[in-house]
Amino acid sequence: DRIKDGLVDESAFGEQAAVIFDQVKQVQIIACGTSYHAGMIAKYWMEGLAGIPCHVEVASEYRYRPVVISEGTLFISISQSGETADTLAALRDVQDQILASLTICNVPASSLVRESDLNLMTNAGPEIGVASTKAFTTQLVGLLLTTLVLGRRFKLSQEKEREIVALLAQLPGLMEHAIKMDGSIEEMSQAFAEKNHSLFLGRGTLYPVAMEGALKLKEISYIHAEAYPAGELKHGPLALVDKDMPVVTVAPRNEMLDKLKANLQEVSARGGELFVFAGCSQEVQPGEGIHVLEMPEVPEVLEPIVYTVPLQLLSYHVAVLKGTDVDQPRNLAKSVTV
Ligand code: F1P
Repeated sequence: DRIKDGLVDESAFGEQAAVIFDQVKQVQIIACGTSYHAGMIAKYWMEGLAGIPCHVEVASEYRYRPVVISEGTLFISISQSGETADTLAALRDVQDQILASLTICNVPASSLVRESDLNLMTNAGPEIGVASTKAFTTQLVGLLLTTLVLGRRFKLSQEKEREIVALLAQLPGLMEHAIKMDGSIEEMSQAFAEKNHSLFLGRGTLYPVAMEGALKLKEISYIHAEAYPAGELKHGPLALVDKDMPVVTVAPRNEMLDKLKANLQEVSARGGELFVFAGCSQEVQPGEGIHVLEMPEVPEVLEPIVYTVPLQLLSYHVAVLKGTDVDQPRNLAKSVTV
């Protein structure tokens, strides 16, 4: 229902959407936890696809530092619950300095939705567990639609918008395909359950996906997990890699993997186990310590959405093996309201 004549229907954002969007000069995204990772991905889309200047920051920092807000700023808050205290405080603090606010949220009757000028509901349905999962992938779809409607006012052509909207129709099938990888991911999870540390790597929009994969593993299986942009591996974290530090790489396309190859060899030479999620047309040779998990071919713009699923499944299976409570992790609350 967000699509009309092959383009995004901007009235889905609220009555004032068109008037507000016409005045946007840049975007400031604010969120916490998983929602922040969605915001990081949106920055790649906003700037990369549409040429919209975009800043993104965790609300828990933004609200506590002096900020400079430029004219024409659309303030986007992302939140599963719509009640996260830091995100709400950040919005309230800047209300009178911004052009307008837009909230991307799963709960229509929430404080953030009530206090925002515009809203886009994710319609993900209730989330049972504390750790956000379907909220994240639906936030990404919402952020992609937001990029398209704003992008029209920047450098995104109508033709490109139509092309991306058409690609979105492939998403349900691709997500189902990714879910079907469950068996091989369950097998893979055994390499993590006995370990205390792990590393996640990705480039571009797949870097925040790696961060989200690491966060999920921390949240529900209590394994220390760090995410790095793939190119940073050689600038420090490579020193950590040994047989006790499994490494997960999300690298859908060849050009990403080509650059990583020397580092991959380094990882396996140290006895480290490497798990590569790669598109099925990729030439990655499984070898000593290198496991390849074949993903469906995914259009580049949809990669962060589809590649999130196997990482969520991985943390689920590791948690099950470790016997931790997948839905109610220790010390965490579904909604952080203080
Ligand atoms: C933000 C968040 C979630 C996390 C946990 C605690 O919540 O960090 O991402 O999974 O539930 O809160 P929200 O603002 O997206 O509701």
